[in-house]
Amino acid sequence: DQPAAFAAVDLGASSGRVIVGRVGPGTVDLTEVHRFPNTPVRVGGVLHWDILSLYAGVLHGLREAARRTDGRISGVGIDSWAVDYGLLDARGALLGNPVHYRDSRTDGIPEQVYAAVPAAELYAATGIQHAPFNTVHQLVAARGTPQFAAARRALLIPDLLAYWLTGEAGTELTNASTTQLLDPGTGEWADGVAKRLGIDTAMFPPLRRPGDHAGYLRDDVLAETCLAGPVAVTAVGSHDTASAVAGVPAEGSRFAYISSGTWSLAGLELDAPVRTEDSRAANFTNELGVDGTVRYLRNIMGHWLLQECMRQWAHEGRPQDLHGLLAAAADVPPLRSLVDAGDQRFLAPGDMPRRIADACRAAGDPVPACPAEFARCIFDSLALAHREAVLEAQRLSGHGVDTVHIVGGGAQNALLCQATADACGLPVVAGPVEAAALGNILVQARAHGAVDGTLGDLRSLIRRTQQPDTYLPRGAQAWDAAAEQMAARRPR
Ligand code: LFR
Repeated sequence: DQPAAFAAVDLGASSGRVIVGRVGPGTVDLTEVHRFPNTPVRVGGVLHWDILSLYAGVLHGLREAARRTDGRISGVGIDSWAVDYGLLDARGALLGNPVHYRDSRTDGIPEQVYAAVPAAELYAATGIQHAPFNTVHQLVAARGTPQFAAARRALLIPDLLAYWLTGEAGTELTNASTTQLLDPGTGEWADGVAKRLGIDTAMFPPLRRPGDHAGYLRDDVLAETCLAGPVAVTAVGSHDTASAVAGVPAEGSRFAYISSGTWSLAGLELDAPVRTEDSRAANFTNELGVDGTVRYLRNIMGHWLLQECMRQWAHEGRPQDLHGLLAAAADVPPLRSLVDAGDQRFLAPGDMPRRIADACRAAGDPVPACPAEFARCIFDSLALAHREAVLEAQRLSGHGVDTVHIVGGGAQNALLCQATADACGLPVVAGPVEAAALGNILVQARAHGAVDGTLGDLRSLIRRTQQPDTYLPRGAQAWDAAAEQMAARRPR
């Protein structure tokens, strides 16, 4: 018996990939068949996703998947970043390019939203952290535009791509939870608050859960990709972080995870949301995960801080080589300059070295003087933010941990993994890098009957087939002092 093959489409903020997973009893084997850049485009002053180029990348990847499997894949699942959406008219045509969550159109909008629904009430209803990019703020910013008036439907990014591939529309639950319009306790729309904001949640097609059937590839898609039909599309944890957390190779429940990529998403997997005022003040979010879990986590700026520095240096005519920079950063003395990696001042694109330098200067820390010093400052700051998120999440939820898992691209960053182990005072298990694709593929494989079991069983399959690295903690005292200093700097 040949193992069944599934394609995972995993779109990140800086690149997209199509990965083929062959899954049989006791085996999972991944092959990346196509990787393509995700380059946002500023048009008329608004930052957009280049959605057709992403869709072309998906088709190209499926064609590659067909070539490697004799046209025989059993299924496709799609995950991407959260919160963003496309609007469709009454005939299903896309009305304009989806706007990027880092665009400034939501500046000042949260204030308007909280005037209609106080922040505490919105948190009690949806469990979602304050972030200017949440779908709720984007929809309020879009309300009143001719485009919005013509819209009959909103599709979150993975749902939009699935609609183009299958002709069928749905709203996948884990990603729907990031809109800040859904009640994570009931898994239903929070219509009470939505109505008060002038948002009709019926613009989102019916909800579907990870594992639900989401249609078959259209005939023209089969023809274009050389795949032999029927090929089912399965709803997976379509929020990339939901798939990444499903792909954490944890044993038992006493673990924290950090999904480390453009963002660091750091937190715990819980059975139920935590919606206390303390939790809101600490800006923890309750997103839904695979199999009814809650992803209780904090958004930390992540490698975005470095990516945006690299972009700036290249723009100034001094491009840096990433490997060289990581090696040089390891030689810079630790913990000299720290910034608050949760600070939303770092959210928008723009001159990142300047913003980091300003923050260091304001705090009285030495201003990094070369790229290696910036990189060191960034990794130390991320490790400190990881520590705070891991500690605070335990305090606020009462759920203790004894291991921290780092998954995603950041699992390859040894300096960051070791600093995180030191800062947390806990062992860090790093990998797999492609956790999101693994989570995506295993949820599909289970829906097709190629594997069975609970989320814990899927994770044990990952443990048996992938080889993570372990970093043991060393001397935490320096980090205790750094954490105290950082806490003293924050406004109360
Ligand atoms: C990571 C991620 C985060 C989400 C951010 C914006 O790729 O999906 O979980 O907060 O992107 O959508």
